[in-house]
Amino acid sequence: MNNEPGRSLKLSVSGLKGINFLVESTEYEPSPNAKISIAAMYQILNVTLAVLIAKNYIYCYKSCKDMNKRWAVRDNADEDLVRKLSAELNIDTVLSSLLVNRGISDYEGARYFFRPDQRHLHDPFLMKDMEEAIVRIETAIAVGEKILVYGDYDVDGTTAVATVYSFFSKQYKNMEYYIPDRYKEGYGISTQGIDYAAQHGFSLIIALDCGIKSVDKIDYANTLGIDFIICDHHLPGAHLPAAVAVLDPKRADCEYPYKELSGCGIGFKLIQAYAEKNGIQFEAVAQYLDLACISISCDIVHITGENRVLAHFGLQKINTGPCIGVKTLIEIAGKTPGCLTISDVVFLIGPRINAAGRIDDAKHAVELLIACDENVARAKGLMINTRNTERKGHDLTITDQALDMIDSDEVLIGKKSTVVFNKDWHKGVIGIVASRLTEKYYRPTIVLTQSNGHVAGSARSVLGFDLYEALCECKDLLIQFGGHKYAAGLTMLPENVEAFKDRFEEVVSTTISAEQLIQQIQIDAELRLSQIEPKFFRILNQFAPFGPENMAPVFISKNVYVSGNAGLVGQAHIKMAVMQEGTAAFDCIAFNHGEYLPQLKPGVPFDICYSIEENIWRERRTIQLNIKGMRF
Ligand SMILES: [Mn+2]
Repeated sequence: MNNEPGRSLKLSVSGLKGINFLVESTEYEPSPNAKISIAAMYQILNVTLAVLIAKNYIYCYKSCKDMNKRWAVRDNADEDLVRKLSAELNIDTVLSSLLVNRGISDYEGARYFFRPDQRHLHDPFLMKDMEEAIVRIETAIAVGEKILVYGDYDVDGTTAVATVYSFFSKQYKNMEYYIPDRYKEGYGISTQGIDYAAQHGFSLIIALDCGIKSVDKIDYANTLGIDFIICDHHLPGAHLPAAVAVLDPKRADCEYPYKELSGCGIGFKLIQAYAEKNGIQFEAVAQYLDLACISISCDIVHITGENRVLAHFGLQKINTGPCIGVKTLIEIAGKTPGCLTISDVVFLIGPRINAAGRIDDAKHAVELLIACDENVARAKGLMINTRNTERKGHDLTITDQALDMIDSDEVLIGKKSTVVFNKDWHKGVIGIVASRLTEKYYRPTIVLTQSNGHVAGSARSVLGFDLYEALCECKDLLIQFGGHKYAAGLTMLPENVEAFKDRFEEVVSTTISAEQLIQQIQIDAELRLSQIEPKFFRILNQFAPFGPENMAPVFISKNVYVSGNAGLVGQAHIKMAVMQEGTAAFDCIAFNHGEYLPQLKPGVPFDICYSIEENIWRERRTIQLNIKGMRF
């Protein structure tokens, strides 16, 4: 677990102001992980403007007409604390307020935040049952038992299986992996999977990213003499399954210091523990950090604490030496490793891995991720890419059809919820379509299709509205439902669809607040444009990697003016420069704000909210404001 030599910290001696790395250079030299190429942004944003809301990726499909978003400025952080931290670190008070709002209030906390270190990874044996899990695996290997690595079909599950399977199969050959079929077997531990294990002589199953609620299935496996080690990060139910080991930091009796690991993250801790106990170098574990980072980015877990350390080094691995499978996927997506960010991982890698399970079989994703041969990886990668293209086709067609359905129905348009049904829609993409519809008509949304004689649906919510609670109110009309506040799945009988539409609308319209129906832009702080200096930008970049609970900061600047001419890029985006009185002009891009163009006149003041990015265009690097909203 040695820190790389070049990254060692220069700690300032007590009495010195600030952290050396923050003050030693005022040169404009942004960190490599924070580069955002405008070409990349265009590729993504021309079609879809993606915004992250709670646990969902919700897309702005085509041009987002409704720009009436609520600007929510965060409450001021404790002023004394902000000033104290600003002095201690010798940084702008706006930056120290961002830190305070992230729960960082002293020098040590700032050092931990700005300088992720592999030594910050927690001892895996702090996790309840880790000892039992490792002993069981050691026994299995010692006596030559067959081990089955079992995982979910999404990005988190497949990266977890790839990590654990690859690591152990390097020391032990009597292993296989198993991914349940999304449609035939569904989520979690399946009877079919256990039967497969029994028929093929497996006596130990390591389950990843699922299993915490599979009490009955584990009982069944026990009757067949099959032991389970469960590595899950979902909330446990009232009873834990009777497995040999249940690794899940969300267990009430687990004292592991960080609770937000991904499913793959738990798998990573498992191999870290095994390596530690068996004298295997940490490098053999660290080579899977790229997969851990992909799972963290795509499973939308918090990018705080240990996850941020894993994501930081994982991103470094992705950019400097990813595994063959990941490298192949990046190339197929038309990129080269080097300056990819978390959002690149989310938009380029995630959908491709997911497409395997949505359209075909998630095993192909695992085969790609564990590939040791470039040709095998290339073939698998191209195949998965084709599945992703098919997925996109379904996704766009169904979204178009659903939008038509809503737009042509005056009653439906006026409702507080969206429920649409078409028996021919592909079940693998209805969740994505629900997210897109939620963005267009910002309200709780359910997309339904026919499946195995039943009607199956995928539901998405808006910030603050508890979808799961709303479905509880409809449960007499449902066969099954499950999920959480922001996303859920459900099945019902075809004859109940109409009654369900009415009931769901009734529940939503009587419980949702007017505020919840307006999309909000969370603003971190007010900024004078003159504060955006190279040093400010350089430190701001070190807040990355960004993700839930550590989003890229959004600022508000009031009374800015257009400098020169504002122009349209593509059909809906504005490119311009803005200035405040007495400041230099800053380049801006405003995706999907084309309708504001007529109002952008010299001498007319307006307010903007934006994030600050680096624009690289023909080798030239400039600071660019990415405008999220304008107010006149
Ligand atoms: Mn997961």
